[in-house]
Amino acid sequence: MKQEIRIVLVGESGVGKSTLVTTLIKDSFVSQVQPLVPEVTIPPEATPEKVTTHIIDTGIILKKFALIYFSLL
Ligand SMILES: Nc1nc2c(ncn2[C@@H]2O[C@H](COP(=O)(O)OP(=O)(O)O)[C@@H](O)[C@H]2O)c(=O)[nH]1
Ligand SMILES: [Mg+2]
Repeated sequence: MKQEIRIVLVGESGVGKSTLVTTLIKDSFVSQVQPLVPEVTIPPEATPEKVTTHIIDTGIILKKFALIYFSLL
């Protein structure tokens, strides 16, 4: 059985990735969020399956690296 889960949010800019993470933490919709939310770690006791869960937001910096990576292929 997995001891840790890592969820990486990827998608076009403006689709609501950072809002999704912030809404989860605050338990309500936040209209003004920072462009890149720091990694969130949910302890096992706070999850239904008792597994440490990491949520990783991504943004323009990762996208730039991806573009460089794919342009080198
Ligand atoms: N109406 C509505 N707006 C949303 C929703 N989720 C995000 N937004 C808005 O969409 C915009 C982009 O959200 P953001 O989380 O920054 O997107 P990201 O670039 O994917 O991280 C912001 O103005 C948010 O307030 C949603 O479920 N409903
Ligand atoms: Mg964002």
